[in-house]
Amino acid sequence: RNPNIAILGATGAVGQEFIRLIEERNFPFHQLKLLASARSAGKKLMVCGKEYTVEEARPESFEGIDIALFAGGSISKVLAPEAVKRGAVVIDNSSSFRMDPLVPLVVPEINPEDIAWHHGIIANPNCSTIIMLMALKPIYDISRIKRIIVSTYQAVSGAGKDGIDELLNECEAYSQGKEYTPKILPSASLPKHYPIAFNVIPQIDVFRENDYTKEEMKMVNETHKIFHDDSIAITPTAVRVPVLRSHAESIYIETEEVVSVESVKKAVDAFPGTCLVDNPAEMEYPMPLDTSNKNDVAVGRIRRDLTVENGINLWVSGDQIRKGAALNALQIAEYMISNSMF
Ligand code: 11C
Repeated sequence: RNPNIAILGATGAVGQEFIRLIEERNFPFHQLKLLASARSAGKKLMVCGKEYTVEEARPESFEGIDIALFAGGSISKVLAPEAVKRGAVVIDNSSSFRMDPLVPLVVPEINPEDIAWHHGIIANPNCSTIIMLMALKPIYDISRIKRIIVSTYQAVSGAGKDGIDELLNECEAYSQGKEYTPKILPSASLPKHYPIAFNVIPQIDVFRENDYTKEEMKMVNETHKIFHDDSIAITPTAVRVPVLRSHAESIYIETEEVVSVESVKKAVDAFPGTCLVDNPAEMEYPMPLDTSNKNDVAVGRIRRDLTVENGINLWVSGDQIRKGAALNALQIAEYMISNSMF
């Protein structure tokens, strides 16, 4: 039979994307439970033409659930073990379990084999990591990547609906000649906030002791875990830009062997889940407005480094709410269903 599914965080941005994708992909399920905080309980949502009432998430909500899709946030830490205790497999979009050695961290196009050794929880990587690795895996398969220098250009929706509202409110205030006091970015919990309209902010999440941010260190640690290669040297700079949806990244890599630009383009084009958008003569390259609401991560501006023989530059853009979150998690669930793993 098809699995009983629960979506935790059904009313948020990632939860809503789960619902859209379930409809779009004809995702097979027997029963569906929509869960959220007490604040959203009682809301009615339509899924596949049927009305569902959002229930408050409690430990006992997971009785009889086969696969629980967790949209993210600190609630995962509390409820994931409760769901597992009741027999569910949790696919978790939060950062709580990603580096736990007992939890696989999976991008289905890259390391689906890791799904098999789960102990109840499977973690979905950070969006910036997923988008980068979707572009790099086809290259890594030609020649090991020794070094990565990456700068991200991250959309405000990475900071949730509040991030979107902040950018729109600031733009509106500017156009009306009014003052607006920023309160969300870089992060609502921080003591200082900066405008994002007509600005870029080189801080996403809090700083660690080494002066890299938490977002940057996620890109380092999660890449090592997903590629099973701790020796890749990675230097990230994560930046928030005034874009509503879809992250972009400028990536420089050094491969072990010299790889031709043509073979990189061919490999990227052939890889499932990425598309090549690379035609300088026609001014074609990946842009967030074009990749928003799309499943594929777009890769372009592929060119040899001017000074390093085995160095290649590329530019990548992908919808961080789709492939960076909900779609990746749903693909993990689809893999489990088609391999009779629940
Ligand atoms: C952002 N990448 O754009 C973050 C949001 O670890 O899943 C997702 C954080 C995470 O702000």
